[in-house]
Amino acid sequence: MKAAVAYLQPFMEAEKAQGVVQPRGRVLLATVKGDVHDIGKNIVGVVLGCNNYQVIDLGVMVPCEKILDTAVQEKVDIVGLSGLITPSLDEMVHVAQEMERRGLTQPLLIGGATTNREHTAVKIAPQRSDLTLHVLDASRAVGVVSGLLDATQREALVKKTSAEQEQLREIHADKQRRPLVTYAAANAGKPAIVWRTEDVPMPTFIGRRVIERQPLDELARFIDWTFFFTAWELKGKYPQILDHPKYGAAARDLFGAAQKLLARIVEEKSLTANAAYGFWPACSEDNTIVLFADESRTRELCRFPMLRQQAGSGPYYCLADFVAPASAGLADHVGAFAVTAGIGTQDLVKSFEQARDDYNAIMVKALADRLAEAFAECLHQRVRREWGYGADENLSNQDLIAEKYRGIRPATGYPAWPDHTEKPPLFDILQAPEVGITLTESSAMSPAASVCGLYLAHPQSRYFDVGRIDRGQVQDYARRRGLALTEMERWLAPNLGYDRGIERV
Ligand code: B12
Repeated sequence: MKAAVAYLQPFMEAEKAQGVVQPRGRVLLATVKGDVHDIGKNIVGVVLGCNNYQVIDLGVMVPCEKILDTAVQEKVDIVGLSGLITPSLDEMVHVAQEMERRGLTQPLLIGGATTNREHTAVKIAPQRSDLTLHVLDASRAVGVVSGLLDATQREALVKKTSAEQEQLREIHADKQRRPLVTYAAANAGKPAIVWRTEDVPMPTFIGRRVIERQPLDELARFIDWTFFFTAWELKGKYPQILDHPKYGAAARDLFGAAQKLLARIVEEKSLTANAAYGFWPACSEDNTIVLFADESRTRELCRFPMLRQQAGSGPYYCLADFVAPASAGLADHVGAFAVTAGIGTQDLVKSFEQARDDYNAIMVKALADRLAEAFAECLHQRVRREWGYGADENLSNQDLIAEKYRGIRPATGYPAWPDHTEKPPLFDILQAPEVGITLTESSAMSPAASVCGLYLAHPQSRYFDVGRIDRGQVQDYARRRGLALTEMERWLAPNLGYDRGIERV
């Protein structure tokens, strides 16, 4: 579609010059400061462009000032923000505050994987007198934008949205009132872990190792294709989606195009996949995982404070539960990793963009993301072997996707480990920048197609959602992290089971 539009462009320009065709409106799109993801935003941009909206796309990591200056200079009708990780939510609040301060009255659209209707209603919309609206996906973007640019429809949309947002704020307030157990009670109600020598294996090496230029064809067989289709809004499990009565034909087309581009990337080695990983002696100290430099366990390397669940009836899980306390008398270890498959993405994307081939430009990123996740899976398998307990494992890719193996690899930012501020210490021990992975001010990883986390081996280790926590725990956590309470509350905002008051201005 975009290629067809590109072909028609000169004719459309000529018609525009004669006043025959005008764009239906101007929409500014940007991924906020500190965030690097743009697949979703780019899909929205293409969809709007194909519907004759003029899209001014400022790219990723865009500071608030640039967004608002451009909105003024270009006289845009709508401002759209995107973000993938939770720190971006706070930045969106800031943009909303600044729009109000500078008197920008355009509707503000909020999108991206980390955003939702509730957060938009509770935290972002109240910052402005004008409309702020969450848009779930690209398929809804045209309807919303066209509605907003039509005076009568707009009035109805504003009314409907404010009523909905009021309701969402009430639902949120109700949720916040739901009782949590005290932090002390949660600590007392932790799961019972049985500490046996045979469950605490010895890794084959201690310290950090790197993998450079991991062959991409080896990674390709670890790909979980289901999420590839999700990225393109084809929702369904792979491989069944290929035979879906409604989406099957589109899914097969898409899959064919992906295979073709993947084969080219593998053949031309146009993306590079690197990793840093390692094993370290470790123990748990209450809710903190402590890593040591060597087996003498005399020099501490770093600490990863963890959060404990406080909602529900227990047991109340914390990742530190799965690492042996010193009192167990066992020499436990943890693994850590950072992988990327995104080195080279930008050049490849640029070459497609220059050819006005947005489809393949987005496809490159979607494939790089798949390869990054596949690398995390592949490296985890290798780690289980190097740790000994996975030596006899014989699992298919479907079994790996279903996590039918022992142990977990919690990633920073995922529900069991929601604190993104844990990435800098993780990157220090892994020296991740040496393999080409760096962090932004919001702790997003660059290149975008990167994953990092810990490996925990205990057979009882499992994923869970930390969920809502109380101020008592946040205070204790801030102390353990060495950060001020307000700073900690900002990073942990989605987990706060209480209102922290006015956000930054
Ligand atoms: C696939 C995936 C990845 C992929 C790629 C992500 C990507 N490029 O989008 C990889 C494996 C690289 C990845 C990595 C990470 N991820 Co991830 N990931 C996901 C997952 C499973 C799907 C996201 C996705 O691709 N969706 C498809 C795309 C197309 O959708 P989208 O971006 O949301 O865009 C659509 C809409 O949101 C909307 N939209 C988007 N922008 C805009 C803008 C406007 C104006 C409008 C109108 C609409 C709009 O339209 C788009 C098209 O329909 C989500 C969970 C989930 N189910 O959402 C977690 C998730 C996004 N990841 C998460 C996290 C934490 C991470 C990591 C930090 C983990 C880690 N420690 O390694 C890293 C961060 C990477 C980095 N560079 O910093 C969290 C983020 C929340 C948080 N706690 O911060 C999530 C929500 C999982 C979770 N439940 O905790 N991830």
